[in-house]
Amino acid sequence: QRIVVLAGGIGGARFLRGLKSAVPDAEITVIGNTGDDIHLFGLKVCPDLDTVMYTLGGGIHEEQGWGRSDESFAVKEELAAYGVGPEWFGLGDRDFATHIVRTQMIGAGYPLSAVTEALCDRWQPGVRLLPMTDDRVETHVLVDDADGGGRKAVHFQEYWVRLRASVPAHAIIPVGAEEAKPAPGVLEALAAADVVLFPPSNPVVSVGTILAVPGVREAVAASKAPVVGLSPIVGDAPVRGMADKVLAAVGVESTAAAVARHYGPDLIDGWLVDTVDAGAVPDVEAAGIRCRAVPLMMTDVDATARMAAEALALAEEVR
Ligand code: GDP
Ligand code: FO1
Ligand code: CA
Repeated sequence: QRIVVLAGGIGGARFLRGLKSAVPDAEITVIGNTGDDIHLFGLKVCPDLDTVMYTLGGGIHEEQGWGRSDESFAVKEELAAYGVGPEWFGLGDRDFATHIVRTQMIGAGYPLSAVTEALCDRWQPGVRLLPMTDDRVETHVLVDDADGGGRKAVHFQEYWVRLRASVPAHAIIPVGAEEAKPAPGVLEALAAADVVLFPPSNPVVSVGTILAVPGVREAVAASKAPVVGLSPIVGDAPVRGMADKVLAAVGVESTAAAVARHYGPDLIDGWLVDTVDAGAVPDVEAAGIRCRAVPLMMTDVDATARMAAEALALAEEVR
């Protein structure tokens, strides 16, 4: 069975760990979000691709959900000693090696997709990990400008890591998306898929950014495969992170039903909500999307595997 998953970082990666456990023989292709990418210290950092690669490859810092296990920060401390910022982004020594190899390969002319394949040769994530595009896309967030009284755009990482999403987001701008092309293999994977899954990833800055690459949304909608999503919103709030803030920026309320409607029946055929949101099922069904309420907390791999199995069962129901 060929499964294609549009994934961001922590939520997507944890879901994939459960999906692999639920269907160990499936051929899983991950289309990874690269809108979180940031250039720091002359290096290209790909947070969501790395989180998927480290999580499935066994190198992730489990509690954080990002960065490497057994990490140290000598390089970060030395950079700070030189007064070279930013200091708010926690890059560890082991993680630096990934960004050095990536930047070196890109400098030698390899596209991001080839670089990602090379990095995955070491980590063996057990899925095919494709960046959504080989072109540069970086999500920015429009916030109030404290000084001038106007507004300014900050990089998504600054909005989330430095500001902790503590100020309102007025708009989400995936800079470069309009000019980006789907990476090699992306459209082909969507055309050949038996099932397409939207994991409980951030619907705006993760799945939304992947869908913003011209051709991707159309390929998902045109796919013969059933498309099933799992709500990242449980009990009217994100389970973690800032999805409510970025949903507000695009005028979507932070509920499981609103996110389903936001994706729309042209894009998704099925939608899983948590049991606490069972009341939302009729709303989602009214929007033309088959909906089921099942336990949706990824407390461990087995719980996540059950969620993945429910998503695959719903896909068969709507096929
Ligand atoms: P990020 O790039 O690190 O933010 O990761 P993703 O975009 O892939 O996923 C982030 C989303 O995962 C957040 O909006 C969370 O609400 C959601 N999430 C995290 N853990 C869980 C969980 O256990 N269950 C559900 N339903 N959603 C979760
Ligand atoms: N998230 C944080 O909250 N604080 C950090 O210092 C931080 C550093 C970091 C370094 C490398 C990397 O791949 C991810 C990192 N993240 C950090 C997570 C990053 O902000 C992701 O984009 C989030 O998971 C949200 O998408
Ligand atoms: Ca992310």
